[in-house]
Amino acid sequence: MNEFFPDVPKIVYEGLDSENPLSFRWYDAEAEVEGKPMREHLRFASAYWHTMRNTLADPFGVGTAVMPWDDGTETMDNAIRRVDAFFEFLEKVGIDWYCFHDRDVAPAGATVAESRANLELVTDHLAQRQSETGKRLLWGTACLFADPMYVHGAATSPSVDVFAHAAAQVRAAIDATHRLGGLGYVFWGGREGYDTLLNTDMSRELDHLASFLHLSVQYARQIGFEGSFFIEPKPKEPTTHQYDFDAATCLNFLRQYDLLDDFDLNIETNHATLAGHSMPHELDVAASAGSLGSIDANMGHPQLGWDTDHFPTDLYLTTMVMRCLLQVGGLPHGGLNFDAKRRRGSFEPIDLFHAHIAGMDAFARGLQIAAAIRADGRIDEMFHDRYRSWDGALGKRIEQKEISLEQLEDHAMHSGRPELNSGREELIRSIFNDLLR
Ligand code: XUL
Ligand code: CO
Repeated sequence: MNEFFPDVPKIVYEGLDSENPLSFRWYDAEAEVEGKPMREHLRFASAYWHTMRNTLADPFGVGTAVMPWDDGTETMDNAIRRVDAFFEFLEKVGIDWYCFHDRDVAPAGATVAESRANLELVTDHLAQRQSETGKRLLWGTACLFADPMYVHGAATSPSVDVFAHAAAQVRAAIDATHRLGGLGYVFWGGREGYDTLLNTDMSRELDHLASFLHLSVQYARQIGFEGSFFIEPKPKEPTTHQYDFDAATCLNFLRQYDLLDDFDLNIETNHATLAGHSMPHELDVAASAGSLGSIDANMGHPQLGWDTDHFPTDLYLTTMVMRCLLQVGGLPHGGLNFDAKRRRGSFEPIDLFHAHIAGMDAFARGLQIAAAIRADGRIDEMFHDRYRSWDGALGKRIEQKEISLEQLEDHAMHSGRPELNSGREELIRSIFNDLLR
């Protein structure tokens, strides 16, 4: 396929000495790190909504993206052509996976049935392209936030008919995801939240959201979908109070409604920072609960308080993410989905390649640095040393819940004032920096 990006060759690894901007300097797909190829550690995915559908419009101006393959219409012809352009892009940039919303790939119809038929037709085409290229679907989802019908929410709408329409949309999107062999299915609750409690019954809306998720899982299992379900936490934008605020909030919701067995979390960097957390914090919260499912790889901007979806190029960030993934042994049903968009000024088609190359190289480098930190061992040793006192008899008894409060008092009375060690944070950061090369 060489139709839509005629000037772009297949991007390959050329190493740091290369001056070719259309090459990888760090991402060497087959190179092994800790005994596994980079391709598998990183499992990159491209987000259809950004790569194919984002015109780079912002609240102050129209789209700037040059997309010669797209005639701007909501026709099926255009939808099919976009798929072809997308698969040529995936082939050339060397990304094995992708993610999409139903409405990214197929236009909504005038009726529920027409929307379903449109999606089914495009799904056929996606399936064909997948089998020709070996590309795979990481996850699918339904866009339950763009249609004005969802102005007050989808699963949490005060209108029961809107709830039913959202259910119809999710059913069709699950069918498409299943047909395409998707590893997962995501729920990002774009409009599931509220702006004022003066008109919102939060507890009733949360019950409805839980019912919606139960119904969706029930249906998916019934048709034989064995993939994972993910909730994607996000604190604000579009609503003031999003029900999926952060990882801890989502876990509490899943636990309360007995959904924890069926759902993991899809953690996104820019959502973590909007919640006032860091990406490593959110990853750790999810991982500690055994619920880290997948990652939306992007980053925000420290001076901007909204969801800017920058491509992830910060090496501290990518190193910390990859350190977490190495610690948990990878994501069996997840990957690194570039939920990221080019800046409005990067409007040429070639910028799609530069942007993904930048993200892929940054993650490949993060992987190498994370592996170097682990091989070096000093940071991990200090980490474990910090808890050494817990490895003794007393610590074991507490951790195994074989002690009473009175026994602890007795210990405290006889052990004198505890001696503490330094946390050595600055030394640790300095070692980290030394290994960042
Ligand atoms: C929105 C966002 C979504 C989800 C999928 O901020 O991240 O694109 O990833 O609906
Ligand atoms: Co996302």
